[in-house]
Amino acid sequence: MIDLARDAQVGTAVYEKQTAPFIRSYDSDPEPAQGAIEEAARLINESERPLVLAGHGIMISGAEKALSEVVEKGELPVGTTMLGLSSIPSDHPQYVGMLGMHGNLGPNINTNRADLILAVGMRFDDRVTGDIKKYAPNAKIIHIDIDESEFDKMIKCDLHVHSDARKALEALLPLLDRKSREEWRASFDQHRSVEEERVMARELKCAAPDGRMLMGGVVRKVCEAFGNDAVIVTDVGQNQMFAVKYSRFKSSRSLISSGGLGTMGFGLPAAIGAKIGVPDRNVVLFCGDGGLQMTVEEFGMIMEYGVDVKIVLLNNNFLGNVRQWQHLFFKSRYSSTPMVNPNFKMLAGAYGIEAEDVADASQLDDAIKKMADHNGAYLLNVNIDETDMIFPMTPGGNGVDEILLNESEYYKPV
Ligand SMILES: Cc1ncc(C[n+]2csc(CCOP(=O)(O)OP(=O)(O)O)c2C)c(N)n1
Ligand SMILES: [Mg+2]
Repeated sequence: MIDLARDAQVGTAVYEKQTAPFIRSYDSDPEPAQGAIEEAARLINESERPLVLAGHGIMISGAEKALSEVVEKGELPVGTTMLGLSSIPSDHPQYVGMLGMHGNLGPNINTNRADLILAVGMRFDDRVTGDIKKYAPNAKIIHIDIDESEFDKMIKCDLHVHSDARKALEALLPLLDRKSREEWRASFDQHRSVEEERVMARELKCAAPDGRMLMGGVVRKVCEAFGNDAVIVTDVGQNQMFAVKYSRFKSSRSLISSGGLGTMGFGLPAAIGAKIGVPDRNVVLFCGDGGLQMTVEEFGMIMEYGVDVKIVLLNNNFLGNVRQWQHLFFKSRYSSTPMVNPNFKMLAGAYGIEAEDVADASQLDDAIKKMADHNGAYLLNVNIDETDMIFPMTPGGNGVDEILLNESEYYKPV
């Protein structure tokens, strides 16, 4: 935020143009050093168990095509950070899932089994690395980034390539060998099957025994109703983790979410901005009952400008993410997390926004269809089981491969 003092806004002064002698920033367009690219190619070509970590820098630099070509040519499994999601299609054969605390089993387990890590346009955030002392002990690590200050900041790397992601990947492509690493790639499939069976199957059934719903299943159904090609916007909390884990992405730049310091209340204004930015795409916001109320006054913006955003309120009547931590790590002492919520349908109605309450799983499919067919803003208030928790989970302080499958069981990969 830039705050201009009032006297600076109304006073007058004589303007004299001056050029800033120095801006403390990074070189915005460095050329990748050829020696570093050749060394990176050599390390990748030699490796038996490589893993590419793709971050937001892929999309910022327009490196989506280069990334696909690199991972296809080298047969390199690629996982993404949360903000790197949608930089490669979810059904790309080399895509192995999301990294980090609530990421997928495959890329997290195999981070610590890899002999080479190629990190591109990402910054080894603590949500991605877990305990840095236990991070990737068997791997040579190559870090491609435009911001030199990220090098060796969290994780000591063996090779730095100072460049934007697109230039570096384009330079790397012709130097890569085609090499099939079937056993290594199959190991990701094994972890994926365990996750599908042990964690995702229940979520995707969507219904808790009492008819309330589970977030993962709701997210998947909503995404399908929009052909898995809507711009997905999230707020912060369990709704966010379920939204990013259960969405499927076809095209780039399809996820907007508050990473780093996740800020509740981000979702609604971000969704409005997204729709104004790409009016031809469907924009779907997944948010929680806590976060929605932090910026709910933006309903007024929707009303004033007639913005067509679909708001899916994953309403568990709790600050669910904090509840999950209180449940797992503080003996279920739910302090300040139960919510006394307003009537969201009436609240939306007051702003002229169509809305529907979905109380029971049996109503969900019809309600989603009605929302998808509706021309204009819509709020779907979905009755979520508050005991629903997001797994797998690497609790803080654990190594990235020390992962809970549910509240009491650690994953023991073969
Ligand atoms: C502005 C702000 N305050 C507090 C937090 C800490 N925090 C993270 S998730 C969460 C709970 C979110 O509850 P809700 O919006 O209902 O989403 P749910 O987790 O239930 O899906 C809180 C309090 C935060 N990230 N941002
Ligand atoms: Mg909630």
